[in-house]
Amino acid sequence: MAPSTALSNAYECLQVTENEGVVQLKLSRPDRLNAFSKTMHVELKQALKEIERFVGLRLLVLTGDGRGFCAGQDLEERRIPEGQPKPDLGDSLKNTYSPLVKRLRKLPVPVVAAVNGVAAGAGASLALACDIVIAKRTAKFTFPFSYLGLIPDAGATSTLVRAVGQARAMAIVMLGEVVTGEQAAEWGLIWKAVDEEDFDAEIETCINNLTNRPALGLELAKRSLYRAMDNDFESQLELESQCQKLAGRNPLFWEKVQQFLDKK
Ligand code: T3D
Repeated sequence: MAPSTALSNAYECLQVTENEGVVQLKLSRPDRLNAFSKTMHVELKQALKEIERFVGLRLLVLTGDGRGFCAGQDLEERRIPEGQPKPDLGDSLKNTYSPLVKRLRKLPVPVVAAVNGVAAGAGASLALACDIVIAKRTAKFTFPFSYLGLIPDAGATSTLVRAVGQARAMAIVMLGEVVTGEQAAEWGLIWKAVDEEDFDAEIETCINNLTNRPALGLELAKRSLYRAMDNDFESQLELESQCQKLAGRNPLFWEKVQQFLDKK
């Protein structure tokens, strides 16, 4: 698709804003704690396609409208009238949740989740699929899948185990206990949990820091760190050398070195 210089904000369930390459994508169904509806999935796909093509994209921030981040699948849409066929949940993942989190992983810029409130089910999975997660200390991460007889989705079986290890991941999933923002940060499930009054400033600082770093370095670091989960050590060394070759061709690296040498 051709590069674009404009982003649409004509959505029913999303609010998209942009400032100097920093795009904020706000899930917006506050009366349902921003649960994923069919429409929201369609709109997310459209918005992310546009964001991928957006010229000068530096950063994507995902957050929620109102008091919640995202309550996962809209269960009202799983109220199926008697006699009607039930949806295939495998297809639901293949067609909506999996492509969504893949898009975030592939985006060549940092994706920050600003978890402003409860993140439940696929909403929690969505947050964990982002590169950096900052939450309010009081935000809740809940994985209610076991109550429903489901398994975690949108990548959470992978992100949970890798972040907190097998023992905690098993208990979080099987017991379905709520994990507060504070606990999540202590366990390394997320980057940081901050007091409510410091939340906006913390997100702003994170945005400023990231936009002040050379974009190519961040892109290559993101790619390398995700590959590290699957690569053996030798392959990872090879990847590092390939990526550093590209990073070293960036004039910004040489400028930064000169600035250091000049003690600026
Ligand atoms: O189906 C597939 O495609 C498979 C994929 C599944 C992925 C999943 O995400 S499965 C998990 C689905 N999500 C949940 O099970 C979470 C359900 N919600 C809750 O447990 C609670 O609402 C929360 C813990 C998230 C928040 O609790 P609380 O007390 O802060 O708020 P509340 O009063 O429960 O919710 C506020 C409103 O949002 C309420 O509506 P009302 O009464 O004001 O009209 C509630 O019904 C609505 N809401 C919350 N979550 C959902 C929802 N409506 C539809 N779907 C929801 N997931």
